[in-house]
Amino acid sequence: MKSLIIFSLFTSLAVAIWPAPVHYEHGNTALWISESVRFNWAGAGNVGFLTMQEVNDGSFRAQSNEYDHLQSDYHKRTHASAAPSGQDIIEHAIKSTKETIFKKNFVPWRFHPRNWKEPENGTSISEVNIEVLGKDPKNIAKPLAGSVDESYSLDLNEKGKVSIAANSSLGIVRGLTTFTQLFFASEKYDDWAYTLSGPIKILDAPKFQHRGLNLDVSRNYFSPEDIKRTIDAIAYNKMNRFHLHVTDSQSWPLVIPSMPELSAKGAYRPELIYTPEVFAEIQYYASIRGVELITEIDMPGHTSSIALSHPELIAAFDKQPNWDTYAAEPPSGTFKLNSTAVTSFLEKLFDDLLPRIQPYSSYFHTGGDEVNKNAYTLDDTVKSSDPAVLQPLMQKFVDRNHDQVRKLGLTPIVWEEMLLDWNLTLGNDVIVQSWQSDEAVAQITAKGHKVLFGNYNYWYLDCGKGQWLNFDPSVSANFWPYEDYCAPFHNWRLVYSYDPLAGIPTENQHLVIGGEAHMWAEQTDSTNVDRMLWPRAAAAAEILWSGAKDAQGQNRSQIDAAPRLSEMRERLVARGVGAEPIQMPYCTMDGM
Ligand code: CP6
Repeated sequence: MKSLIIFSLFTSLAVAIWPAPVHYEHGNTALWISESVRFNWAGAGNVGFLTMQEVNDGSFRAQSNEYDHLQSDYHKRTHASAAPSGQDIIEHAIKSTKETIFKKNFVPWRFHPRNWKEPENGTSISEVNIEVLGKDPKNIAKPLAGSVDESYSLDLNEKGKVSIAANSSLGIVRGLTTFTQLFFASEKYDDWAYTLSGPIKILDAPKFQHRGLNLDVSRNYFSPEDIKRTIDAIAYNKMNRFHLHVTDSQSWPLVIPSMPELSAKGAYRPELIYTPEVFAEIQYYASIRGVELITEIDMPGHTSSIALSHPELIAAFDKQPNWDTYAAEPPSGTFKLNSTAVTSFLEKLFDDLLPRIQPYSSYFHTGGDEVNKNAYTLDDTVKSSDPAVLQPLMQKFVDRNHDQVRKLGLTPIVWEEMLLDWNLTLGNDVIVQSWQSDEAVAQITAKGHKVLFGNYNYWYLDCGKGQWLNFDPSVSANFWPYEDYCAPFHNWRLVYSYDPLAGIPTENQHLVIGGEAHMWAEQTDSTNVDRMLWPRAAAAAEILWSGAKDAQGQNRSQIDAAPRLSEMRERLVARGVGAEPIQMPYCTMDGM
């Protein structure tokens, strides 16, 4: 009986991969891995089939002299000058896999009975062989955007040989991410780690192609380090989109070199900005981890910070004390809707920004949420709140913006209100991001648009710190009473219980390309962002990668997820991410 209980602990340890893979088999043999393990990778390059072997300094050399000139320069690169190649992505992933297994791993005491001891011996892993399948060099050089094949297979045999294969460099990144999660740090031997569950076979592929997190960096400023740490955690959860809500009414931290006044006057402080260099560095940082950064400049609402440098462009700016007549949040303010000055401004803004986005992304988010029609009674170019007057002007506004976005080969993304409240006619390339309800997702697909889900009742991570406690209903721009807006607190179980496909007719489900969890930052900054995001965003990541249903077609079990998510939380903490605990060590030590 006793040994049975220990066996079941072993098996639950063995499956703690987050997000859950589609298919896995494993034994319960101990296998060890040391820092001297060699990684080799192979795939069809532009000039033929490349076989790259790891050499002593951790760089890679082509095995045939013919390809000597292809010796990777990734390790020599000090900063981003352009988007990474597939080769850069693979070699970075190998390097970071080793760092994770040997430097950012954890001793699993919380997941064993109190008297447990790590195994004394076992076979050691000698080689990890990685292959990008197929003869098309594009399999390595695949762009990040759209429906890249991220599937992979991982085979770890009883002799300690590992093969990871995929159809793209990104599939290799996902496979290596899983590989790191098979190991625990050894308590006894430095530079060694072990798995308890060899041999292992995994076949895996994502349920949704768009698996994102949205971070609002306007309401509060986040340092480049906060952003990079967040990207690390995103990638570690096999998410592949980082949506940066980079401007809003409260501050404009993004430096636009052709219009320096925007951040000079619009940032909270002169130093709380993202320069073009920092912005490119963040894009590169995401890109090499298989994460596409999607920039949003929200408009025409949520733009008051532009009035600090260009007051002539913004209507209903900062109307006190009645801001709530004109906007969802203080300060009120929206782009004038029938102004040639606004058109010229946007043309100049996009001319500056879009070419800097295009090397790294295939999307640009033009916002469109929470536009308050009353604001246009105070717009001297419109002087009306009549939808019949406003709708054609909004159509023109969005058409112009999207035409300019398409000229760069980018795909526009908009918030759901543009389609569902304003009834705009959008190009059928436009992706519509939903936030208000499951019905909205269904309506967007019924209109034939691709849709991103993220129902605020489940996936808004800023929501609900209490339940309308001590609520003072007076309206004041100097007071933020809305922490309870979508109360109660959205715990990981609520995030995890969201089934985005419930209620979407089968024939429209292909339009549901994925979703995002959202971190609006009215009450979040550097001090609490890690614990506000993690591990709740990890719960969203599993829905996005593995789907809301398990292999039996049932909603995923929270009881199965809890010990795995607890372990994922340990892995995040080991990587320097301040993720919250979801339960007591007792639950996985004694309480199982
Ligand atoms: N900011 C922006 C926000 C929100 C949205 N857009 C928001 C709305 C309702 C809730 C939480 C956040 N703070 N730009 C909606 C997309 Cl409950």
